Amino acid sequence: MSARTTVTTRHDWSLAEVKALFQQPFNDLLFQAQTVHRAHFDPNQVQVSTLLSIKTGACPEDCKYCPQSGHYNTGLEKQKLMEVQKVLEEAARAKAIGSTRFCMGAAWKHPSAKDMPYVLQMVKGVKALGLETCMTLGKLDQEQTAALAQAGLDYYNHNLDTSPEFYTSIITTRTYGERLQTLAYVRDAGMKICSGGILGMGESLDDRAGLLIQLANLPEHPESVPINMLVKVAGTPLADEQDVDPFDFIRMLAVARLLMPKSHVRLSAGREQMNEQMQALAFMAGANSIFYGEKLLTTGNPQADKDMQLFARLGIKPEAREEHGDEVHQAAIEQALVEQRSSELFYDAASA
Ligand code: SAM
Ligand code: DTB
Ligand code: SF4
Repeated sequence: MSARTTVTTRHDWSLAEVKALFQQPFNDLLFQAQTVHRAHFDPNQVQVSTLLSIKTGACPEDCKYCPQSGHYNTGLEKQKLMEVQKVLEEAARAKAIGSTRFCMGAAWKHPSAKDMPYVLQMVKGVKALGLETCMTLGKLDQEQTAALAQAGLDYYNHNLDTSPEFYTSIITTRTYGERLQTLAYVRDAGMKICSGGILGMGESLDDRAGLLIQLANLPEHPESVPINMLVKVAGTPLADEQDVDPFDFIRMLAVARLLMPKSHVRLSAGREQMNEQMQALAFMAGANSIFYGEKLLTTGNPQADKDMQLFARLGIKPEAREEHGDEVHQAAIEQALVEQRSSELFYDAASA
């Protein structure tokens, strides 16, 4: 199959086709993915988002990978919903280090009626700072989805995590169908979808292909597709899972790029465990967005200045927001890096 034949956006992928993409020689797959990537994106630009956990731990769900589930003892310090002002301060910090999107995550099964007004204020406040907004709050009903859209939420993150077949071995407290329903509400309300999954949970090749098929065969592709490498946290049932072969992880990114040519594919959790060569291969395979800043939700992420140094060595530029010019954004990042060396601009995870 030539790379060009995959450039059209399709929604009818079969398991056999997708497995065949995975099973090609590595170089053939990477060449196709890079070719498709170049047809749709500037290959030297990567979008950067910063995460903040606005409500941490004691989650009623039993996701076996998650340090925030109340079902497992991971020693995590729980935190109630953060004050709006504190969230806005963190968002300003993210903007100052050059992030363009601020993603707020809560360890909830779903938002409650009493929490919604605060969450909506957060969306409005972060947007007013000139950042794109993203939230991940669990399952939504139609009314909550409409309220978030009305407040100006740009993206909603809700991962399918894995194939429908493997899903029930990982989560029993929420169904795959409920996840698809939440995604449908988000789409109907006019927001952009961020949805992907995790590698390293003991899944098979069929499960990896199955996840990508679920995402690609949605009526519209998610605008953002996070591919996470499991961060193994002591106390979770998956703490001792085997490492994913780094080349298999790169294959996943490449196949995601082929199936969803116009989506941003996010090299998500697990970057702290990846060396720079592997991250460079990930960008080569078509990953074009990352989480940026020293913390994911509860676990570590590379230091922001280290990421900027890696970008500089690879000739990669952070992607500007649509309404901002590249030069303005680049100047803001360079200024932030200068200030960071002489001030406390960066989030200090150790003292937080
Ligand atoms: N509670 C909400 C939910 O699950 O929809 C939002 C937050 S939840 C932490 C967001 C996503 O983070 C999960 O769907 C999962 O894909 C990812 N995630 C959680 N723990 C992880 C881990 N240890 N390693 C990699 N990804 C993880
Ligand atoms: C996603 O796919 N990955 C992010 C974001 N969406 C919310 C979360 C990763 C969490 C990693 C474990 C932690 O830091 O708690
Ligand atoms: Fe809760 Fe989300 Fe973690 Fe699942 S992934 S336990 S829903 S915080």
